[in-house]
Amino acid sequence: MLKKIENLLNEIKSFDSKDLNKIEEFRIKFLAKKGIINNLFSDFKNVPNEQKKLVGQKINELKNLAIEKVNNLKSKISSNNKFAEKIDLTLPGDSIKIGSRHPLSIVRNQIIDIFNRLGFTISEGPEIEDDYHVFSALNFPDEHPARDMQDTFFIEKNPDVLLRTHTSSVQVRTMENQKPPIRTISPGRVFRNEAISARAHCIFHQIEGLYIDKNVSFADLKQTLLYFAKEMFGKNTRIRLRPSYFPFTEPSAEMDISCNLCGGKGCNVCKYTGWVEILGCGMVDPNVLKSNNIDANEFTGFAFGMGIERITMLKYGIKDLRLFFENDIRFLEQFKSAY
Ligand code: 2U9
Repeated sequence: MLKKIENLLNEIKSFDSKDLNKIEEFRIKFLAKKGIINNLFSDFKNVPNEQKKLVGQKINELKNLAIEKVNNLKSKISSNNKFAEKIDLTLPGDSIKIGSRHPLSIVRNQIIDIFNRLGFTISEGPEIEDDYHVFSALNFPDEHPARDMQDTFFIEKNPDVLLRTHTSSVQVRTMENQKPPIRTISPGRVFRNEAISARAHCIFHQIEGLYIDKNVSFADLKQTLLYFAKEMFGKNTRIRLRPSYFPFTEPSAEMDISCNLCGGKGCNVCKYTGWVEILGCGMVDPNVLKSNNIDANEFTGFAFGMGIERITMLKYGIKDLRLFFENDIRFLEQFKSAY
């Protein structure tokens, strides 16, 4: 009997498992009502009297060792699962915040969509540019103030490495790679050395358009922009063109739309004029065509440019341009769109 108990003691000592089912099997084998230890106690009556004391001590030792083993193995598992025990699986889950498209992206996509329907393709180009593509190829005279450090960001004081101030540079690159007819729009970020305020920012977004072909006229420009204004701001929108000046277009104009907030009656958005300015435009200056190796006697073209921030502010009645750059979810989630 003592030999049997000694073997069982060794078996208990060497038992190890991380599996709760295996530990329960072990407990049943040794400690259940009909388990090994209770059976030993039942056989105890047959042990000769002179051995009873020692055998009794050994069976008790066996029993305590088995209980201790089961408890130790179980507590090891539960300390590994500390977090699992603390999680209340009946609690509702954390809701995942769903983002929404930025209002500038919504309006950019809508503008792209409108001009796509008129057959304009999209062209993109670098934000870091050289003097030629931003100024010289666009008929900016050498002394033009836009070339000044005050207005343009130059990189590493090198006058030939600068951040584009308009996306016209992309269209210069299009003209380098493509022969007319060209009908393209270029959306993108532009950079101007300006103080940040409710109405201006040093980074903003533009879409510029360029159409070069035989017999392109100012009437084509006006009709294209009327279509755009009606699609963007509603069927009843009217437009008017006022003479203006840009180095790259001649003649040039600024375009107003009838105020979409007061319907033209007069309000503080249109400063009681009934009109709000939305873009600049004109016929591509023959000098620009020539710089880009396009025969100005054979081809004519129109061009236009608009700030996406300005269009978005007018469309949604947003008063402060800085809201576009703060990424405050309470502002952004108000704009839901198919675009
Ligand atoms: C080429 C030739 C001419 C693009 C044009 C404007 C008029 C214009 C401003 C509106 C507000 C920029 O964002 S803004 O500050 N743009 O007024 N842009 S015509 O003319 C071009 C473009 C490319 C080759």
